[in-house]
Amino acid sequence: AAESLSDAEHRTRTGLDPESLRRAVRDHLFYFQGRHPATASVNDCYLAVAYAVRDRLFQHGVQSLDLLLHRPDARIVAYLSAEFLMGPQLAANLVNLGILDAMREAMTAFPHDLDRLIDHEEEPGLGNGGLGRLAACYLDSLATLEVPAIGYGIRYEFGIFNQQIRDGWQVELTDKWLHLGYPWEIARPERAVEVRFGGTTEGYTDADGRYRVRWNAAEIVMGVPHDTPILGYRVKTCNLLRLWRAEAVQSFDFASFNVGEYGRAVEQQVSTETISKVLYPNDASPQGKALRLKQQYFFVSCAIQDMLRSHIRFGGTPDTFHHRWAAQLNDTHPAVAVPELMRLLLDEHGLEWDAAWEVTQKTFGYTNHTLLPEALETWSVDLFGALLPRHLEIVYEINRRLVDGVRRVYPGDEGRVRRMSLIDESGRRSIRMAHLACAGSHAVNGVAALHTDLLKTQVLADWVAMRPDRFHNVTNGVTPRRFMVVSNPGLSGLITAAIGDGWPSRLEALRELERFADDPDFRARWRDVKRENKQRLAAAIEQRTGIVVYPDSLFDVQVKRIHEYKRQHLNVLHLLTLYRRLKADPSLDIVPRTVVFGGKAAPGYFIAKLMIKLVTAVGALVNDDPDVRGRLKVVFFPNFNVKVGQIIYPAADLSEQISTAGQEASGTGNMKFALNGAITIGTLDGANIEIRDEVGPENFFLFGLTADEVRLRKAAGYDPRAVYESNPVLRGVIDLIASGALSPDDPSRFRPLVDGLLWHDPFMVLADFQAYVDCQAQVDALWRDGEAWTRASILNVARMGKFSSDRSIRDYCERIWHVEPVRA
Ligand code: F58
Repeated sequence: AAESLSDAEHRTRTGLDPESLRRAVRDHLFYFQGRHPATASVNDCYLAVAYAVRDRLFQHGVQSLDLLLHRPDARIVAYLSAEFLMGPQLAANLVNLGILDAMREAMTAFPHDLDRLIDHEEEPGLGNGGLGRLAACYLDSLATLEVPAIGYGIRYEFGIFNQQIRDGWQVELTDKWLHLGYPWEIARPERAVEVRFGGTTEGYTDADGRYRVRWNAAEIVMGVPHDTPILGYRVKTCNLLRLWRAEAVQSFDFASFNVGEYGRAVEQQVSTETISKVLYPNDASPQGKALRLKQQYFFVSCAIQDMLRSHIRFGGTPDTFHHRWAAQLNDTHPAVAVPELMRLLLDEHGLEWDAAWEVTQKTFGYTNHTLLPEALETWSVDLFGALLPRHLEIVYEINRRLVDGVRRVYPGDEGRVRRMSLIDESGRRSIRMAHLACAGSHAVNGVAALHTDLLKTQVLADWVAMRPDRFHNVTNGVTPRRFMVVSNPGLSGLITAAIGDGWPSRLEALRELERFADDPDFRARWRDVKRENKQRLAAAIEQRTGIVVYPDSLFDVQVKRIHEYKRQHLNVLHLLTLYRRLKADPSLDIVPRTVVFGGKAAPGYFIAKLMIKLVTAVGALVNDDPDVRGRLKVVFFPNFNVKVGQIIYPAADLSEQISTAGQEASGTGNMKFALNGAITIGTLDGANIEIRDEVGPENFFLFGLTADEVRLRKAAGYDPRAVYESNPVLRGVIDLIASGALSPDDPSRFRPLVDGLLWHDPFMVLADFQAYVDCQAQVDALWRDGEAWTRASILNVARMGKFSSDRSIRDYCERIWHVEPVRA
């Protein structure tokens, strides 16, 4: 009875044909939800379908794990990330399993059809933006490439806030993603681990007469893993996302409870469990709060302990840890993994420093995602030492050896010692987490060619000088399964009809579309698909904002976090330029445009929130103006997230990628748009540069200063005021905003934005204004030639193969992790 299921039993339990699926859904509905089909709610049906799909994922998953048991030599990737922005799971899993149509058919026997259920699903918003979504794309590609991998992170009870727009302003609402039940995960309380905080350390001599250190912690927290299966596309490999939830070791302090102080008894539990309560909603500057450091150490310690435990269970020894595990640090948020692995190897497993350090460096790789100085994490030494006294000692020892090394190579160069030190001694002493990550890793990479160059020549130049061979570029990518197959079935069907169905897992095959770029019939079908997608978006816009937009207009879209460096305000200045032209001459023949914005602002980022209000104010001014006659529509689509993105990317004609050159490390939205046939208007920033190289300069609208020009212009003393004075068009729009016409109830509302631009303009909005407006005129010209536009759109898709996350993951596997697929 204890034997595992036979193949035949597996087939009846997890068959993939419509009849087996229908039976499985009916069973789950009845035995899990206690419902008959006739009375089942949408959520009942959704959960039943999700469980039926999960069974089929675990069937693969169990096989993958069994396989690893028998292959103790296989190296496993551990992707350590404070964020995983997974998006809705149902449709993506059905696509990867290859049973979307079979399930659609199965569901005809139930009161709610499959598309209704897909629409009903809420996503776990366990990330802020690009960095968290990249981690999710990489998990999809790792499984698809059959590379054994685990994503380790935090199971936040509350993810990124939900955004509402009230009276044009952003309002934040709590994200209760668990409230209707989350069917994709399975809790594994029996695999919980203990994580300690605070207290003191003491030295002692062990039985062999060796000096050792003991950490007498003040607080113990349990980490309980929750596993979500990650199935690859049309393969048998099923990996894991393992997220940790913080739980009190002992729920009640019985001493307090017994004397009737119930409140005091649960206090400790409440405080412990806040560790995994909520995701910090900042997308650029990390918050230096104790709770955030606790979150970081919490999940990292859980992960490293879990990895060590499994390594040893499968017969490994501490000194061969790196043979089994390749761990990637997704930015510096998990960088405390470096001293944590050292601590475990030294204090718990008795390794000597040099041996432990070799294992550590060979285990870790570090990916940097930003050059913004305010985003480079530091932790005050006092805070770090109070929470992690043993780790601070280890950091000091790493630093002592590092500094010795620098002095050996560069005798007398104390400036260099100060710059490279793990400890920033200027002002209040703090630990530079990027330096700790570099020190503890055998490989460091940027996320696009330009970004890596800037890292190497600026932020990490001293490190490159010491260890040039450790630096790499791995340009980001996105998964074509979610961002094409799942979200754009129309385009995917058209592509498959033309070139066959191999492209989702071999994206370079899209090249074969080039021969259809001049085929009038194919172009017409291409336009039909785009039009359908635009109709779908238009309906969603009307439903969520009440604004009516026209699918025949040019859909000009900017969706991403709201940030000054991403320059949503540059887009607004262009909008107002168009508006003023129409007001001056209402009979002007202009290209009708629908300009869509979407994205969340960090709750404490005043200017970003003001930018949202500005967009909605421009919409209020423009959308119903009789002189405009519907030729310009401005929409702020609320609550941009993965699910909303899946409606928006397929419907875009023009993709706005207009960050100040040198600021956007890579961008990944730029890739999602181009893969769905949008043409990019953009600066030479991040991966835009590589996208333009691939699709061809004639199929990309380029404008603006280069990163070098930005630097030189700033060095020469940039004066935005002079730009304003010398450009009457720019003056017109700035004056319009400053006049209060957009905010009659509070005429000075946008003053901070205007003053910021006129007196500081750190992101060179005014410097790039005219080039942007001129470039938009070229966009109009191409749009007026519908055939030429379609051709450029087809060629964009045909030449985007490089930007599959499968290519990125292959790069990591070959150049950084040295891991190989394990075929199921
Ligand atoms: C983003 N970073 C980059 N950080 O801005 C973007 O260019 C890049 O394409 C993407 O990473 C993937 O490499 C990003 O999203 C965050 O959200 C952090 C969250 C935690 C606080 C610090 C920023």
